[in-house]
Parts: sequence; structure tokens; C-alpha cells
Amino acid sequence: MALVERALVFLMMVAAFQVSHAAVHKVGDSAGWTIIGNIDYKKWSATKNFQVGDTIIFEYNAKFHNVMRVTHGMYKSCNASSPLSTLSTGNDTIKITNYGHHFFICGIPGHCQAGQKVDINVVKASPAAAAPTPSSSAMASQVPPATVPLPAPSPNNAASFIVAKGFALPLLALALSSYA
Ligand SMILES: [Cu+2]
Repeated sequence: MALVERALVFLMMVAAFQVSHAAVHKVGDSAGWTIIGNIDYKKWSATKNFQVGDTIIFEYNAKFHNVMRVTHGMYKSCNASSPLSTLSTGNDTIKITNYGHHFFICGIPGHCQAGQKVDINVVKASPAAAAPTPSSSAMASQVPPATVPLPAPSPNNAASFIVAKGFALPLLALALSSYA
């Protein structure tokens, strides 16, 4: 096998590993983002292992719902008056770029009160799981450092993925062009 082919295979393996690392979580699973059926979004999020680099999908009928990213206080009181950001396509994807709590509510009057609210708690990936963490109230009181759609620089897998991609693609082009 030529060196360039070996390099190509290696880079593809690296890319495949990185891609398979990030999970996609659909809020509410098959039920989606709704007030029908009294979905317990707290229970839903408790069963997930959210990581930086994962994608969250809110799927809903855009005529009846929306997605507002809010602070912990606004989440608790269902205050939709000044969201950090609002999504309303009915198929909203959010890439997790930082650790901590990410609070979302539906901004349609009455819906948050009816339970259409979710707390996505993104924990640091650690094989030794039992590391002590700051108290949840201290973490929750922090205003999230970045608006969701913007990638934030942080020491994590997402950052290394971007670096790997930026490194791999030019190399790949180089390798391919050498065959022409
Ligand atoms: Cu709603």
C-alpha cells in the first residue's frame, strides 16, 4: 500500500471516530416537543448523557410551539419575556458547545407551566465519573457563557474535532490531487 493511501485510510478512521463520538438527542424522543401526553422532560433528560459536541433536536409543530433558551430563573418561573434566544422552525438543532445547564422552555403562554420545559445538563466526560462537582445551585445561577448557535472555544472534543478536520481536509485534497 502506498504511503499516501495509508495516510488516507488513517485520516478517514480518525474522522469516523470523531463523528461517532457526538450523539444526537431528540428532545422527548418520539413524542418530540409538545404539551400533549404530559411528557416529563425532566425524566427524559435524566436518562441522557449529554456531552459537549452533541446535538439536541427540538421537533414540533411551529404553529403551536417554539423553543426559548432561558436562564435558570426564567426556567423555574416560566418567564418567557426576555429569552436569551428563540428558535421557531419546528425542527431546531442545537449543538452543545459548553458544559453546564442549558435551559429551554416553550414561549407560548401556558405551555411551560404545563411542563414544556427542559434542563439539558452537560457534564464533563470523565472515565472516573465520581469527581466532585460544584453544587448544582451554584452552577445553575451562572448565566450560560454563550448563546447556543455560536461555537464557543472550550477545552473539549469539539475543539479537537475542528482542529482535526481543518488538518485532515487539506491533506486529503493533497492526497487525492497526487493521483490526477
Ligand atoms: Cu408549546
